Amino acid sequence: MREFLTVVLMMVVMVGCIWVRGESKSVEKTFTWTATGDDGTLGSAEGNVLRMSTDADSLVYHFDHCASIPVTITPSSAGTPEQYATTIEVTEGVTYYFMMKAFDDAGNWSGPGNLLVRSWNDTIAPAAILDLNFLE
Ligand SMILES: [Ca+2]
Repeated sequence: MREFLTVVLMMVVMVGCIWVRGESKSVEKTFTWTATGDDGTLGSAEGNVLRMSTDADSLVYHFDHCASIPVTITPSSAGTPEQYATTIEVTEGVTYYFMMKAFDDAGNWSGPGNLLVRSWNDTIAPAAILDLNFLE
C-alpha cells in the first residue's frame, strides 16, 4: 500500500510539473490571405469568418463552434491580397490554430482553408543579477 501511495504521489508531482501554463496576454497580429470569389475564384465573396482554437480537429470539423475573431473588412475581388490587423487573447505556451472560411451572398460557404498554427512563448529572459552581495 505504501509503494502504491508513493507512486501516486510521484505521478501527481510529475503531472503538476508538466501542467505549467503561461500567462494570458493580448497580441496584435495582422492576418494575410488571398481573397476568394463569389463563385469559386470569380467575383467577390460576401464575407470572411476567422476562427481560432487550441485543437486543430475542432477547427476543421466543428468550425462554427470555435472562437470567432471578427473580420470587419469587405472582401476584395478574387485574387487580391488581403490583410486584417486585430488583437487576440492568447496564453503563453499554448498552441493555437486559425482558419478562415468565406461565404457568398447566397449563403454558400467555402471549404475549410489552411490551418495557421502559432504559439506565443516568453522568449525574453530575466535581466542578469549584477549586485549579489552579503549583508554585513
Ligand atoms: Ca456563389
